[in-house]
Amino acid sequence: MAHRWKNTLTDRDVTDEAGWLNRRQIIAGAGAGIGLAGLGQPTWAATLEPNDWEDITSYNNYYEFGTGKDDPARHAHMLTTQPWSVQIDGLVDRPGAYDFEDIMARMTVEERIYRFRCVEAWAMVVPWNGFELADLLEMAGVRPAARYISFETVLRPDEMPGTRYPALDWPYVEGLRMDEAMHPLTIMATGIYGRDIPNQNGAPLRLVVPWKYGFKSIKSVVRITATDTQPPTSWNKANAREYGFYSNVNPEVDHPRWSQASERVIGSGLFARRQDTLMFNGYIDDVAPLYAGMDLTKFF
Ligand SMILES: Nc1nc2c(c(=O)[nH]1)N[C@H]1C(S)=C(S)[C@@H](COP(=O)(O)O)O[C@H]1N2
Ligand SMILES: [Mo]
Repeated sequence: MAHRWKNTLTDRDVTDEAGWLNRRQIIAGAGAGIGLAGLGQPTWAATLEPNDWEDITSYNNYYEFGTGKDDPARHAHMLTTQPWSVQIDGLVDRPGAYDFEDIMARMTVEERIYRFRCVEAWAMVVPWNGFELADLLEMAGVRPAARYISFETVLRPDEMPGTRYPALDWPYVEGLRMDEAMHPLTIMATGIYGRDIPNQNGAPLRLVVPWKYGFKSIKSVVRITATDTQPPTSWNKANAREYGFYSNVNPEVDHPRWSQASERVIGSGLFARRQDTLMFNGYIDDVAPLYAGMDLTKFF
């Protein structure tokens, strides 16, 4: 199938893997501005002992495994990701349960590397493997009447201890407008740093939308629905004042409780420096046309 996205970022731009794994500790420990280096010249390799690479604990947001930052890394191994299928339904010509292995057989995932900037208080460049969501939607034959795509995460209380508490309204749900869903930058990621996505990062497949804040990137997707109405999203349901449907990275629209005008750069030294947040996370040329004429302070 078509591979429309051409990487503009190179391997040299990619955040060092240890920096990526340790990102939330770096944020927590950041403060003093020492050890600065340019992006693309990570100093992590020099500052970490080889053994530390194995000891690294990943800090994640995956509330189904608990709201503590290390809960997902501690509990996500309980999630069974094989076999896996994705129910694709709603306004599509070929609804049904799509087996993950069958999907993978049709997409040349190994060849598809997407080096994306990603941001949520920290800024990184992460190499994903995956395929464009548009390819999956084409497989199912999305009908012209469909205007939105909604997504749902697996809900298995036996394997997901966090779902025994109402931290969010389960299952986790997300949504995109159709033109966002069909955009070549919108991918379903199945790998990261050249290997399968770890469970705590949303195995076996999760959405990645690099011009939006992290919570749009719904993990461990089991259902994709084409619909004609704007679907509910978990964080908007939880707090509509703070989290809108669009959630585009936008330095001009602050979160009610904090500024979103700058972010910390991971991989640029032991204590991350700050840089200005880029409109649409730097993908302005790619996605600004999608929002032409929209008041982004209203549609945040
Ligand atoms: N199902 C599900 N998906 C989710 C979340 C979650 O709690 N549950 N957290 C979101 C949030 S808030 C962020 S910042 C990203 C974090 O992804 P990462 O752990 O791979 O960095 O996942 C998003 N996807
Ligand atoms: Mo988040």
